[in-house]
Amino acid sequence: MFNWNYDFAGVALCINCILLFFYKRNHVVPLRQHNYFSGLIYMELLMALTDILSSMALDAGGKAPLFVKYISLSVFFSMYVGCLLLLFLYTKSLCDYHSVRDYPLFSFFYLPAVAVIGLYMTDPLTGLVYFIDPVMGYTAGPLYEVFAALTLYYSFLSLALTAIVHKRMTKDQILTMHIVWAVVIVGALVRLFMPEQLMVSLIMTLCTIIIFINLENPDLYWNRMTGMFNDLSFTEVIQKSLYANKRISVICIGIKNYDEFKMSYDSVAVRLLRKEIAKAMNDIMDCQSIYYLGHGRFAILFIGEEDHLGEAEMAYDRFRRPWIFESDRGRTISVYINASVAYLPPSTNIASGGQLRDVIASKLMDMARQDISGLKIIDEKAMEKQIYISRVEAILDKALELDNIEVWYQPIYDRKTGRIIAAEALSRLHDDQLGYIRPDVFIPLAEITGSITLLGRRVLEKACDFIRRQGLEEMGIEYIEVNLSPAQCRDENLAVKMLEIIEFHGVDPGMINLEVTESTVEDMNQLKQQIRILHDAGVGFSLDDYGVGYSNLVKIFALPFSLVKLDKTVVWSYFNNENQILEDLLAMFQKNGLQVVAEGVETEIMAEKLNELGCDFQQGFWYSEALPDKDFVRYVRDFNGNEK
Ligand code: G
Ligand code: G
Ligand code: MN
Repeated sequence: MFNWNYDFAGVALCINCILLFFYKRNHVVPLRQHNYFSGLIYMELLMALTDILSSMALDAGGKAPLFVKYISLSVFFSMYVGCLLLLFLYTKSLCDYHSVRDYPLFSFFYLPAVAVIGLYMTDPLTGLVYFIDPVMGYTAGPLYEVFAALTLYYSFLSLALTAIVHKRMTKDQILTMHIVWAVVIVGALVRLFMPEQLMVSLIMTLCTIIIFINLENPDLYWNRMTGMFNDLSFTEVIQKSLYANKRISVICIGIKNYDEFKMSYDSVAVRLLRKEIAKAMNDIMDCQSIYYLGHGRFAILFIGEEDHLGEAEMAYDRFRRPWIFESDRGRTISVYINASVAYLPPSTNIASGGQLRDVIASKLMDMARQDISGLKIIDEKAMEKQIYISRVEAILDKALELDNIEVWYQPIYDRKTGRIIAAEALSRLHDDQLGYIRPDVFIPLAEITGSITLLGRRVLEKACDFIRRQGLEEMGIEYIEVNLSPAQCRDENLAVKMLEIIEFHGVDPGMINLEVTESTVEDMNQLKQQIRILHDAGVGFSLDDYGVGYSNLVKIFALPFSLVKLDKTVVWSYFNNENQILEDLLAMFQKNGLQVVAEGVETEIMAEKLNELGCDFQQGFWYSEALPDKDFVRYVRDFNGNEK
């Protein structure tokens, strides 16, 4: 006779009730793993219940009917087997079993579980696993250890599975499942040697808790702030659908003036607006899952063949009307939201969830930049563009690692002397397959990914090396212009680092002119200090691309710029007779002690006219494109030797 201990099973019962209550209240993304997980909780609940029930019946001896003992014991053991199977299915759903369908090892994984459950269910007739002896009570049969064998089988299967498809799992997932299966084995051993403790349902519950904390925690998928699923769940759902060869369509919404909106309203209003938008989308379509991808971007995901263009149109339509909601202070707020809506028709041509998220972000960003507030279809071209960008990103990373970025030099002509007296350093990225990749492609990318810091460093190093190696000063080159991107200026130690490089190469700081754009000037406070340190050390500053941004002239004149580079569009619009701004800009800057470079000088007529207007310097294809070191040196020698 056993002396049953009900404590552990009782605790397991309570914990599973709590888990069930809270897990079921949560919003769950449509991933199969969640179904397995909630199945697991139900089974553990039943397991704890039947464990207690059967032991009580056994305790009651002759007072409890025999069938109650048999049924509760058989159900208990079957639930244990069910838990093993669900845990295996859960592991499998994490690593997407589809790709290992071909392995015979995993083809018949249901069979052992089904067979053993059959064994338990028929046990009252066969007595193979256990039987209830009129004298001895609960007694082990010849196949009593079968549950332990089954435990070993499924833990081995899971281990093998994670080893084979570990690439599709995160480190967290692998670690969690390894721990879980180790705990399961311990549980089987405890049941084998101390059955009277009724511990196995609690030990199985520990597994659920471990999984809950690490993998099923709703906060991993659901953002309490936005009341929507987050981008992690977005990429994961897509990833799983792709593995299952399902088609995906997405409606994406981007609030165009989101940053401004955030600045003009308090955070409560922003939150309410997001909620309001999600609610409206829910009214328009039956979308179980709205994902908030951050920065005012929403995605509504559909899995299946059906087209949802109609809904996309309705979604866009909704943005023509104002959004009216009540603020926390009871005030009624009414705002118009400028939205870009993009729609991806049912597609399987997606490489990964992450890629689709990037496509959506860049499409919405492009639409915002080009001020398109209509509905756009995300077509093959957008996908290809993203693939190209991902490729460039990889090439850029590699080039930075191997220090393979090339720097070319575009000559700058001086009116006073009629010579080439400076050059702009422009980076070039070369790839064996793609050829030369343009900086307008990889510079913005480097800015987003953060590699611009290293890139800027490398360009400065190369330029300094060139100045020194070629003796540019002796050749009559007075300075080299080096572009400084806004992202670089956020580095507090920028000035120190740059001066280190200049010094290391033994270059006179006066030989370096840093070009910053107007958008950089906007981040004034950060920048001012850096500029001061560099300027004190002798480094010059030029304002780049003037005329295409939103300048605050007071701010500009407060900085120690010695040069202004008029953007080529300003220069071209003058020569296309669209306006006379060029003349006025020249006068204004020169009057305030700044010299002016005209960019985009492409013809002799332009060159002569600019000289006539008194423009200090010129840069453009009329003189030369950017050239590799040696070609640049030859060009300068030729040009300065015999006037053009
Ligand atoms: O001439 P080109 O197509 O190379 O230049 C395109 C743009 O890329 C220009 O606006 C130029 O300012 C930018 N650019 C080129 N090289 C660099 C660089 O090394 N750093 C930064 N920040 N911008 C660069
Ligand atoms: O840093 P900034 O944006 O000013 O870089 C100069 C850019 O202008 C580079 O992309 C360079 O290739 C380009 N560029 C320089 N001269 C000319 C020109 O005469 N015509 C055109 N179309 N582009 C030019
Ligand atoms: Mn420039």
